[in-house]
Amino acid sequence: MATIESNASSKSGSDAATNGGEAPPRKIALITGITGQDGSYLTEFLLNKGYEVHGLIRRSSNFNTQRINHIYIDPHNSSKARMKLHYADLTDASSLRRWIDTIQPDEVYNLAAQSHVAVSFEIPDFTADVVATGALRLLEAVRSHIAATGRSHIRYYQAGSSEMFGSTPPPQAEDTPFHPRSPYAASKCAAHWYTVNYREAYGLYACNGILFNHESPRRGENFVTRKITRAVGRIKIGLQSKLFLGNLQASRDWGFAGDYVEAMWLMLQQEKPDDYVVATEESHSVEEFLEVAFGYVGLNWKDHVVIDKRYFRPAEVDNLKGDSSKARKVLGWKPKVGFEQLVKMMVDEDVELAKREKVLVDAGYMDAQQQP
Ligand code: NDP
Ligand code: GDR
Repeated sequence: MATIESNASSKSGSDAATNGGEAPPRKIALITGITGQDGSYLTEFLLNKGYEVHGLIRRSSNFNTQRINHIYIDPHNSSKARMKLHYADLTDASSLRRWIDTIQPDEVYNLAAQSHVAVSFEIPDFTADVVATGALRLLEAVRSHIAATGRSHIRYYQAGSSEMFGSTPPPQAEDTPFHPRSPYAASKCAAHWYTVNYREAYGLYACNGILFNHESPRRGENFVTRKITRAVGRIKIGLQSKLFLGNLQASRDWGFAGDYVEAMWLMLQQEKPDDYVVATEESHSVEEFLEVAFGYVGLNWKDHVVIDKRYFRPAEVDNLKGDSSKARKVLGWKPKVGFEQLVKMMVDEDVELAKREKVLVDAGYMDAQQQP
């Protein structure tokens, strides 16, 4: 279980001793949303590149570090711990500015968000506060830190979304007009334009990554892909029989999260800041996802899926399919994992998870309906 530093600690990244004098100082990254799906993959990616990684995490009544526990090293082991966690919140400007001043990062990745589109209709004010104003607070913290210290080399990444295109028909590229269809998407548009504005007004090296849906075995369980693969695992092992879903006709351009974090990093390594669409350029409906996921373990989704109106949204995004030719040309990025491989990877992991749950259920430690 990760423990978290709650007090300001001194800057430790550019430690000449750990770099043998000759080597360039270790780069320092600051990640908001480090406990999320993308935050965990980006942290692994940056640690492998030799970075020191600082993550801002919010206080919750339960530990929320499950996705990064496997890479956590106790900070008391200071020669080995290159990932450090600090309490902050995108709704708390003072915490953002304090940690930027303390950590003195070279790169800032703003991944934190209330990222569930359907939930944003239920909690619109909070969504806007975190997703839109939160990004503005962080940009302002970076700008004022640069003004106070002269550290103008800092680079900023904003996690933008294909949801910003909303009802504009595919293929969607950087110059495609936005037409957001939810409080979440409208808030991401605001964050996008704040980022462009800070680039133009203050010369900040700030990039918007306009990322299409990306999934993984670490995806939150109430997003449709993971909801399906969790159900497939549990149905296959006999822990569940039905899966309640909403609109099966919506199409998404689904890629693998592990591939997409590389594009985030590449954006911050260019000579000039810019905005990029990141996508597989293939679109599949929820129904096609069901076909592949259930079919892979020899089940027919029609025997298990029940349509429940509660999962329909007040306004839907029907069809997303990205044109990522700019990212492919300028960044040299392309996805490595295809649609079927992604679905099967997720199903494989969730069948294994269901097997572990079954052991607990059979031993009387867990109810079959309960999830750990
Ligand atoms: P997740 O929902 O998995 O993670 C969101 C992260 O934000 C979590 O670490 C969460 O913390 C944190 N967070 C939420 N509210 C706050 C707050 N008030 N202050 C500080 N941290 C907060 O999202 P993903 O990893 O999937 O996505 C990363 C980013 O990319 C998000 O901004 C998302 O909107 C965007 N995006 C995602 C896409 C995708 O397909 N995954 C596509 C396009 C954009 P906690 O763990 O405590 O909840
Ligand atoms: P999305 O992802 O809204 O694209 O946002 P989600 O998986 O929630 O929905 C995809 C599509 O599936 C339909 N759907 C259902 N969705 C959910 N969650 N639950 C259901 O039961 C269900 N049934 C059908 C939805 O209506 C929708 O059309 C994700 C998030 O990661 C955002 O943060 C990110 O910006 C975008 O991807 C790109």
